[in-house]
Amino acid sequence: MDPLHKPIYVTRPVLPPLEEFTEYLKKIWDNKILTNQGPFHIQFETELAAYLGVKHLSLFTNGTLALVTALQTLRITGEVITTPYSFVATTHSIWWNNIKPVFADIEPEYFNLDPDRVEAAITPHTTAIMPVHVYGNPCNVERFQNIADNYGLKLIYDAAHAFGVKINGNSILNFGDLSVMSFHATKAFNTFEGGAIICHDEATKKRIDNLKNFGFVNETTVVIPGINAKMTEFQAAMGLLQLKYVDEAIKDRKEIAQTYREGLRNIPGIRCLEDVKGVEHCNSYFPVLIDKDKYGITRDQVYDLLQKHNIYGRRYFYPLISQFPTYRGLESALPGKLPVAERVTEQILCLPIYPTLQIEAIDRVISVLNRGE
Ligand code: T4K
Repeated sequence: MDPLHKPIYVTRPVLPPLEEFTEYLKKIWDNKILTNQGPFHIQFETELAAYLGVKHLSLFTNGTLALVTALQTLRITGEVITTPYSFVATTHSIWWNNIKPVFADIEPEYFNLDPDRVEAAITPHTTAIMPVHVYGNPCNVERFQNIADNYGLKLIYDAAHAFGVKINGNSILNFGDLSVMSFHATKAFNTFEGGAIICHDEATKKRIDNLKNFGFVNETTVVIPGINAKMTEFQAAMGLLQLKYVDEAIKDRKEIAQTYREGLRNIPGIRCLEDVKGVEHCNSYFPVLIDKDKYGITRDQVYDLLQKHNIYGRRYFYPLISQFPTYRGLESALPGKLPVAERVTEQILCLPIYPTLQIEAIDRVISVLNRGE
């Protein structure tokens, strides 16, 4: 441990000025509406949809329940093709719906689901594809739409990392049938915990809103076995306030990513992910690949080395979801079936990135990686 230096975590949440949040709390105390589609919920839903450039958005209490509900919304059954390279919640949402997850391999550039591997994994039982825009880098949305159209499949994107991401000026959330977001404390935009589903028509939004509220359509009518996944007024108030600061926060993230890229450029064996042309990024994570043959030590040794210097990078995503006990018995999860994902999961390391990360701290990370000791 290096006692001279404060710990540097992989992320720290963006928090608006406390006195501004207190103003919202006073209003909640006055009107005594804490949840169930209160005034802040309604206002935040409208303002967030406008900010993101989407037509219909439903707020959730977290991203995982939003994923579970997205599959319910479209009545998905049978098999869903998904990525092994994500946070466990992606596959867990399929499992919770009693659907069989089928893993397909990722592509080696940005580690998103490989459309060719997805096409090869389709069976008569496949009903949907669930790709993830990993680290906020867009999937091949055109190819996925093509495959979905050709085979009559639904397309649900896990967009948990992709707050504000745009392709040629169009929100990434406008692709596919549904997109799901997370506003967890560790995300580029947080409401403490939170999430959302984005859909493209009023009827679907109505179904989503019923599903997240026990299936109630009015005081006495329950039309579906829904769940309780409502966002509270506290979360919505936080969201409204965060919207004021999010542009600045994303700008700070961009600058940090650029500083890392410049500082790490000439280190053999460390690969950064470059921005994609025409894409507005949110830099929610800063992943690097460590090639032990060129860098000299393994990813796990780099992870330990950074910890020795009080720097806490994270191995997002290691192990692969397909390697966890629940899933490893599936045929699509067997060793050797997912060669790209199996390599990337051994090489990946996410470096600290968050808007208040000081330049001295970034320099510390770069300097340890340059010295390799
Ligand atoms: N789909 C994808 C692709 C996802 O990445 C996620 C979540 C989901 C779906 C599900 O969405 P949610 O249901 O979570 O809304 C974190 C998050 O818990 C999780 O939300 C996230 N993905 C995943 C990638 O990472 P951990 O276990 O790494 O978090 P934790 O607690 O170790 O935090 C990491 C660091 O962040 C800490 O060392 C310090 C800092 N931190 C964390 C928290 C929670 C803070 O400074 N303050 C905080 O409040 O899982």
